[in-house]
Parts: sequence; structure tokens; C-alpha cells
Amino acid sequence: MTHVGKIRISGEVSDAISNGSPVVALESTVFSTLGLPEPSNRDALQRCISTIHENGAVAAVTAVIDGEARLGIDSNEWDRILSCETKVASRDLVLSMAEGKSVGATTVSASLAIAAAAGIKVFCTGGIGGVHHGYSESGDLSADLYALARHKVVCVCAGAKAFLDLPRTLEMLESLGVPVLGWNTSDFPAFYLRSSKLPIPSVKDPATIVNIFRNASTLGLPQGILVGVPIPEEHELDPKTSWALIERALAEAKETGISGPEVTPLILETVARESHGKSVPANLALLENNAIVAVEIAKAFQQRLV
Ligand code: PSU
Ligand code: MN
Repeated sequence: MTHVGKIRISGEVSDAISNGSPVVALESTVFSTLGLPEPSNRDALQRCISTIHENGAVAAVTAVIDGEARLGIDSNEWDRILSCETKVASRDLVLSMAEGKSVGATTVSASLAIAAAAGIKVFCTGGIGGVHHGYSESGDLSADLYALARHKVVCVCAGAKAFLDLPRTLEMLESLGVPVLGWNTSDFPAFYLRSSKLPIPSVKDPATIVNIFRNASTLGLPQGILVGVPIPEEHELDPKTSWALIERALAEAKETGISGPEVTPLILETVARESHGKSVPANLALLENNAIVAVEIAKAFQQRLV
């Protein structure tokens, strides 16, 4: 175990960093009950970590535990993350460290901040947050987008969650200067669905991603890169029923009158319930698939000695 400033890095992750071995950072909100129902959340965490190991990299789960930002969680502490009900986004990160929070599940935005501070270049999740429908009234857009603009990390995901305003999410990423690339696809993926029908540049080689990252570094630009990987075909949900389901979940969320950070967990829960269990295996499959791509990219960074 080592520390970088106030970040505590597990023995396995700090060894990998000093040996120059590939490391893939993971968030923890998706593995908490805020992201996936029990016991699928444990299954998801286990599968992601072992997929990363089997493919030749080290997994570095981020979280806040006992007031410390963490990079790399040993299995004896998994339970604390799995049962966590506190969502920690980038704004909350510094506060939860100051107040000695016992446990906080980091979202994409907080995880990117932790990964970047420790020099980790590749991060993997299911779906990022983005611009919510009704943004012009609510002003609700995810801190994940700003974090992508601020931290030099490649974020591998299956796109943004399909219940968001995807065209506006892409517009915002453009405004923030974040390159968005499709992994063997020229359509921005829509989480449970392979395509949102929104065009993005396609990339099929991890070395290209490393090159783009280097170009940003050469120019002194701050941002990371978003890589969208479509859910494997056999796990894709039926587009017609999914869009209808998402509409119902959005209407239900609106009726409850909730706002802020509770919106995303509520919609995820409604989709899981209403899809009669189909959305959860799809979520697990896309997480595992993203982990494989993230390892490939992490290995390419190591080979190019960026
Ligand atoms: N996508 C999922 N499950 C999740 C999330 C996204 O399928 O749990 C989480 C991620 O941690 C993401 C966060 O960073 O939701 C975004 O929340 P918000 O919309 O409040 O920014
Ligand atoms: Mn929000």
C-alpha cells in the first residue's frame, strides 16, 4: 500500500504502477446498490475484475473509504462498496475526504479525478452520465462530462445511458473539447442498444487512441477521450421495447418529483424492474465487454511508453 497525496493505492495497484504493468481503473457507483440490484452488483464486480486480470491487466477500483480516496480495493473490503448508498461525484469527493466519510461510491467523475491524480490512463465503466431530458428547466447535466474535459484519462463505456438526451450529450462533449470515438462503430452506442444513430468517428486500433491521447498531451490540452463500445449483439435489448420502457421510466421519475443525484439510480431501478430482469444481464455483459477493450488500450499505452 502507498499514498499519492491523500490517495491510498493498494499494494497490487502500486506494484503494477511501479512495474509499468497495464492498469484499468473502475468506478464503484455502478457496483453499489445505486447502480445494480443485489446480488448482480457482486457478480458484476467479480466479473469485471477477473476479466481485467485474465486479459493481463490490474483492476483499480476507486472509492472513498474511511475518509481516504482509494485506488484499488482488496476483496476483503468489497462488501463496503457493494452495500454503499452514498454516491460521490467529483464535487463530493473533496468533501467526503474532509469529513472522514466511512464509505462513498465514486461515480465516473470522481473516479476520473482519482485515476488522473495517480497517473492511470485508462478507465472503464458501463455508461457515463450526460445531459438529462428537460435540461433547460432542471439544469441537470452530469459532472461526468466536465470530468472528461478536465482529466487526461481514456474512458471506455457503452455510451451514455440511453435515458439521457443523447444528441445534447454529444453536443456538450463537443463544446467541452472531448473527442468521442466509436470502437469499430461509427454510431454513438446507447448502452442497452448498439446504436443511437448519432454519428461519431470510428476507431478499431488501440494504437490510434494512444496517438490521439499523445496529440492532446503535446498541445498541452487537458481533456481525456471517450471511447464508446457497443454492447455485444447477443446481449442487446430489443430497441422498440427498450425505448418504450425508457419513456415509461422517465415519466415515472418525473411524477415522483425527485431531482439531482437520485434521478439516475431511480431510473436504473425502474428499467431493471420493468424489463423483467433483462436489463441487468445486459448491463453485466456490456461491463465485461468494455473491460476487455479497456485492457487492450491500457496495453497499447504501455507498449508506446506514453
Ligand atoms: N450507468 C449505469 N449505472 C450507474 C451509473 C451509470 O449503468 O450506476 C452511475 C455512474 O457512476 C455515473 C453516474 O457516473 O451514474 C452518473 O450520475 P449522474 O447522472 O447523477 O451524474
Ligand atoms: Mn445530475
